[in-house]
Amino acid sequence: MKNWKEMARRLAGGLLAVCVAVGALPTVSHADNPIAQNIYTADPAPMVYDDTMYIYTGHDEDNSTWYTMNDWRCYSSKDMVNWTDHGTVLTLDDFDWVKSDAWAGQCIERNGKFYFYVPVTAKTGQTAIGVAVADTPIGPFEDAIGKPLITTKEGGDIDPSVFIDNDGQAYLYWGNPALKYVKLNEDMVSYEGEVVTVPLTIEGFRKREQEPDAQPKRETLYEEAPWIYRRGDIYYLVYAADLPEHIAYSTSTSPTGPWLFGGVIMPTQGGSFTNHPGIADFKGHSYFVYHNAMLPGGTGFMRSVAVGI
Ligand code: FUB
Repeated sequence: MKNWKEMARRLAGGLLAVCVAVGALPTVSHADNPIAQNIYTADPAPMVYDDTMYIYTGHDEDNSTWYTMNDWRCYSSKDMVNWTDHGTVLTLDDFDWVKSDAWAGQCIERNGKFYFYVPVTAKTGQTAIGVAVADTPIGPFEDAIGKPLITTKEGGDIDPSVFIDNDGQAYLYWGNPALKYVKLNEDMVSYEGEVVTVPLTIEGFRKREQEPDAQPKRETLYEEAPWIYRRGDIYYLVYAADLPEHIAYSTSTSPTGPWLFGGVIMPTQGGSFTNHPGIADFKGHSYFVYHNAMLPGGTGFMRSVAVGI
């Protein structure tokens, strides 16, 4: 994780993407950052399965002046250098009850099924988290339950992230400006107990310095995009912090906290007002994925997914 800058430099030094496939075949690209160079991508979520790194992303539409996003994409690699573009694997249209906003999702495997958790705006106008399921990492995905898995009266139900602990308990975290979680059932499409709101303490998330009239008010650095990563007995909660966003982390000896602020992993990325972290161990390295605005024409609403180590 510490050497992500070095890896980003190494990857960025590569050739431009070379397309070697045509028609419906996946496109194979030689790596550099960003990993997709023909479209704008954002909100990466890595998943390791069957000796392969998959990175799921959102897709910023060309000429966006807001987070105009309609589908989710998938890229895979066996060596973190050569990437296969699997194209769109899930869209807003796959959910009957959804209106817009294909924002930051995450896919995870359990018992040979692939569960893709996505935040959207429902036809009711409320933010909600849906879950799609497939038999392969690249789909076809279908709505698993035909309704939101999560939608709360307070709203802010975005940026779902799923973590399965060593004891098999799965947790779904999400939220902006509140950080929430539930314990998922073994079926991964329902949950037990109440939605828990994580106390955003100063010790856990550090006090936010902000302009007195800044809106919305946040007491601590936590903004959105939680990601849980476990190494040994330590749980790392990595998240987008402050505005414009940098990536920070907090630690705990439990997946449910209490959390202790750890520090900054990545400073604000130039042209992108947001960022979105994901971490996965693959072939002896820990990879850190994020987004910036490094493609030509890139802005805070036309972002690009990159990988570091
Ligand atoms: O991409 C839309 C939103 O911007 C995501 O949900 C946030 O994490 C931020 O990246």
